[in-house]
Amino acid sequence: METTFVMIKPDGVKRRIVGEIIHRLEKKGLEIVDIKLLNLSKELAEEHYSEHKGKEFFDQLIEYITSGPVIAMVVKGNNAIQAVRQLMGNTDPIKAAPGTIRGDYGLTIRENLVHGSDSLESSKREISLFFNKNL
Ligand code: RTP
Ligand code: MG
Repeated sequence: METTFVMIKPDGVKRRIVGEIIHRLEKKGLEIVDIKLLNLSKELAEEHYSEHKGKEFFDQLIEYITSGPVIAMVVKGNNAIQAVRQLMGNTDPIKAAPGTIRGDYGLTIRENLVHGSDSLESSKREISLFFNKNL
């Protein structure tokens, strides 16, 4: 069993598609083992996306991700990291296949609805950052 960190971004919450996104995770067979709604502080947002510090889209990314509440989740299942990334689709919703969350609900690369850890290392880092627990 693998554990990953998933976040429904502010556009997903504002547009009332939290249920739809969670439904897709559950239909895939993944289990939600922890969940909370929170507003990211600038500090937490910058830490979460520290790999992108210095890139031209960084400031706008931080502004967007702190623009409203998000849903943070710990999600568990066989190959959970890859499974979630597959359900999310390409970072750019225009390139994401129909049937994926971003492909079905997004139009712009910044407002792409959902985040999922991209490796075992980042899943551990993100879960400890958001839930203060080490897995
Ligand atoms: P995430 O970290 O949010 O799960 O997304 P990702 O792995 O698919 O993509 P990543 O490269 O890590 O980018 C992080 C987030 O930054 C925003 N972004 N904007 N060119 C741009 O304006 C641009 N590129 C990326 C997106 O919100 C992306 O999800
Ligand atoms: Mg990423």
